[in-house]
Amino acid sequence: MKTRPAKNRQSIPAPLFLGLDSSTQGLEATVIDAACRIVAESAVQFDADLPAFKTQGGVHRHPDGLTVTSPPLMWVAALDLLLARMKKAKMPLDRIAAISGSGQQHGSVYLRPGTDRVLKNLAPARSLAQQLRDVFSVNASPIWMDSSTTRQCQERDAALGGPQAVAELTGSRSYERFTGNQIAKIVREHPEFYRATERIALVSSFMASLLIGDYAPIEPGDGAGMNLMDIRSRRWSKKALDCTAPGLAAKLGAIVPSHSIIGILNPYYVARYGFSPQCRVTAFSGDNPNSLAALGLAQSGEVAISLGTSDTVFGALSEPRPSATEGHIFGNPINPKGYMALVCYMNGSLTRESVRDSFAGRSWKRFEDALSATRPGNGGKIGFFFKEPEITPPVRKPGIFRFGADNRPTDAFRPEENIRAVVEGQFLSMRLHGRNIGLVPKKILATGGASVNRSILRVMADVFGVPVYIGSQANSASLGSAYRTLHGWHCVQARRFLPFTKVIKPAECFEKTFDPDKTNHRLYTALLVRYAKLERWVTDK
Ligand code: ADP
Ligand code: XUL
Repeated sequence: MKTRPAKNRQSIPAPLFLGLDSSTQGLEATVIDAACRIVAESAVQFDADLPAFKTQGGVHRHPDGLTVTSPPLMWVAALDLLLARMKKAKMPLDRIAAISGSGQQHGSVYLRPGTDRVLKNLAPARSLAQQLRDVFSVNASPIWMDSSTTRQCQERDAALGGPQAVAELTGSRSYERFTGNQIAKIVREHPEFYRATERIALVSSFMASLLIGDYAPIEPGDGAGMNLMDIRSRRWSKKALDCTAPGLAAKLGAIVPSHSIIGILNPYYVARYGFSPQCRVTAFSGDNPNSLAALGLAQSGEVAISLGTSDTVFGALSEPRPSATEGHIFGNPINPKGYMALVCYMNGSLTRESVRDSFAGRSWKRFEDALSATRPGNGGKIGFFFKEPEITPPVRKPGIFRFGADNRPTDAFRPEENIRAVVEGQFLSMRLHGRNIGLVPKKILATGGASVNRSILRVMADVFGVPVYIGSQANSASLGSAYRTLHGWHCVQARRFLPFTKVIKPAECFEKTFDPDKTNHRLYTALLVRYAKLERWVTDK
């Protein structure tokens, strides 16, 4: 647990803004001031801090190997624990003017009739968990790691005209973890649970409900992760609802713009923790949309590449370009008319590490030297390093595939050629698949653990042909939530919508690190044609 109190409290101007992040493994809080400076942080880890729920990594994996759930009461208990810690650390909770938050995407919470009354009448003397233990009609909430709904995906695809039609309608083809398919599975396997449900919430809107003491609406950033929302109108799609479950519209509630103030903080938190009775709550969104908000990506062409455990490419889009083969389109949480696209890779840092370990003596320094010792384009050699099954493009069976300049398979790359091949291959893939879903960067913000490696960023700039920026700011969903609630607060003060980037000026700035080399970029553009053909060959195998 890390809880650090605000520093130099006298010098920090009121008011403050709180962003929460209910993620897979824990609940995190970031408090900022009106100048976007972080003044306090706190966190709860589910496994260590709430052992009674017996989770591993915050989840329960079921014996079928496909079903993954979390106990929703754990998320409730975590909120009390986090706020109690913040109060004990003497954080100035009374100065918090507005709260927003983030939830792991796709996960769902099933609430019995009358839960809204229980939420409205919370008694400050008793814990949330004591008062809410009986409100769940499903005690094991399906989460994003669940892949048990293949049958429902196929059935819903068939009803809606196939994967591309589902992607066109909802922003993504049917994915097992997406909420609509999870709801359809509950209806099929436990119709009595579904009948006993008055409201279905996402993790994000559920956490918001706890704060406002009422059912909270869903917004288009997280709502797009359900395969139920029309991505263009940002309303529930009647045909997507109809082929999922009877009477679903009434159980889902409304979809509101992401910057909407959805309520005033419930008196429970005023009495128990000392919050202000005027504290407002802004709609909660998903963790990926909130990470986009943390980086302020509001306009088309603003793209972030996160080189973390897995690699993700995400960015703002003005027009959705949904694809049945790669990526997702979500509503952009900081631009009510805009969209965001996200492409996710399983083979990210761990795959680069494994190539480093095999060919650069486990040293990043030698990895960098190898990149310097080889020429951009690798003499025409191209490699595919699927150490793990891949999400983009879908590859079930791990394997390594190497090709010479003549497109013939080969096993014989020199050690340094393997290193160049893994890095170039990853960025060529991001350029190819990002473009397929409309992500064509004008500049790239590089984040995540591997963004410290300048030789990797050099290749990134040349492959995409745009400048690459780096910054020390974490790619954090709780910070993005705090920015969003500060934005919502400004809109209320101004009594109109203000562009996010006009009022949110992140304290940490990104610095330009590389401009692309035009000759190298032309070379990569030519290589991409061969890369795409070889990728088709590898994935058809
Ligand atoms: P997470 O997605 O779990 O938050 P991080 O963003 O912290 O992960 O990234 C962790 C990864 O960063 C490690 O797996 C490691 O491979 C990578 N990394 C750390 N230092 C370097 C470096 N100098 N060069 C390339 N990759 C690095
Ligand atoms: C996104 C996804 C994950 C979860 C993790 O589609 O499934 O990134 O949001 O929290």
